[in-house]
Amino acid sequence: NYKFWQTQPVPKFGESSTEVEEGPIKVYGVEAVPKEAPPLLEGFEWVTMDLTDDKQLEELFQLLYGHYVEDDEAMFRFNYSVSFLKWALLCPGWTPEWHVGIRATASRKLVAFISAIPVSLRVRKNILKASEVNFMVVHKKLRSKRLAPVLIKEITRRCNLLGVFQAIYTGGVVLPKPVSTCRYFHRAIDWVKLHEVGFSPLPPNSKPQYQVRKYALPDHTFTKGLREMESKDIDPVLSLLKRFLERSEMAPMFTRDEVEHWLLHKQDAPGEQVIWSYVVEDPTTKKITDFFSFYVLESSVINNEKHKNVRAAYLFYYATEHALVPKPSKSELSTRLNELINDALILAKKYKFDVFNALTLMDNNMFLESQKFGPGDGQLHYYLFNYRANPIAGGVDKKNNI
Ligand code: YNC
Ligand code: MG
Repeated sequence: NYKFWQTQPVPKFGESSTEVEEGPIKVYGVEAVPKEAPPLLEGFEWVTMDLTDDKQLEELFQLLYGHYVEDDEAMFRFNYSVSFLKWALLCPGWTPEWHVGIRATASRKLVAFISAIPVSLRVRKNILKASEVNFMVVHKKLRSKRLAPVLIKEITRRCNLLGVFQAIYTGGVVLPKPVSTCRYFHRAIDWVKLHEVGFSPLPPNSKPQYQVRKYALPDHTFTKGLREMESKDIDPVLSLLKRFLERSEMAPMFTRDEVEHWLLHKQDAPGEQVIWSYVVEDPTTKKITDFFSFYVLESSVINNEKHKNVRAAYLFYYATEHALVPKPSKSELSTRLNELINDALILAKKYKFDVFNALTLMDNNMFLESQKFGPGDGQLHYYLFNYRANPIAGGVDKKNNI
């Protein structure tokens, strides 16, 4: 019955089956926003985290490590690394005010957190000055005490104070009301390990060695001109990505700084690389014709003798000129995307990933099946806060915008 969410400026289930006029649900100014944080339960207090301080970053890491998102069977828990958190939360335009914690007053222990980062988000023709809310977590011992609504109201207040009245967020839970829903697809790289941790069942009538053969990958990539992205590629990649994302109904509007940050983030220490980005440079024209990227996110395996972690690659942004020619042919685009993603899988194997994950968004339906991705149980719902929008296709039924 959504006691909290029904009080919030979000669309309700069942309303507007016909097309709506898109725009903010509630319009108000900064002067209407409370200057003080709401009171907390006795014994707890609000804190603004300084994530440039390694000690506080480590506290956030530990809170997420023990208490963040698990699958329904509690077999795996996301294990965001310290370098990942720096990448995700100290991005262009970040502000400490949007790294909000709750501490126990006596022990100083960090028991809850929520964050936002700024994003310029295009929804069809409109560009929203929005925030992206993520990493909401409440310590397991403080669950079901209605702390989540308090965190959400406080991050809303702090966004409002900085003139931001819209937000985007995602989650596995169903809330009023998704603007889009995607499914996770998984492509085994180390099938034996995925089987041993309970992630990949042995299909009936199959044998382990058949599965291993099915998912085998070559040692070297195929695409001519494929190489790691470098600083000199930022401008051409920005141009390519902007044009490619114009084909989507909803997408971020990237700046040059953001492309540099999100695609070329330097690792803090050896072995702490977060993002892998590759470009294709045409051998004759020297033009950048394609790029793809994936990031690492490990999951802790909760109860397993042999394995402690699953190392997953997540497909991030990509783009190709093959989608941008005057009359793109679906089969040419599909062939190109399959070449690129096959190379991404080969690289993921080289860098010792166990599995490669992707969602049913962008043009992913053109390669998921052919690259041997299989559907997972997980859905990812996309939500807009204080913005009414018509549904955006994102599932397996997505029409390719071509
Ligand atoms: C969730 N994931 O429905 P109702 S994703 C939003 N997103 O409210 P309590 C959620 N709301 O139904 P608990 C939610 N999960 O009564 C639950 N809720 O209206 C709603 N898990 O609160 C829920 N991280 O405190 C219900 O629940 C109310 O103690 C119940 O705490 C929830 O980061 C949670 O999955 C998720 O740490 C913190 O279970 C806790 O269970 C936990 O009694 C593991 O809360 C970690 C986890 C969520 C990951 C994420 C995106 C968050 C988006 C939040 C919404 C932002 C709106 C935009 C604000 C800015 C606006 C501007 C401008
Ligand atoms: Mg609670």
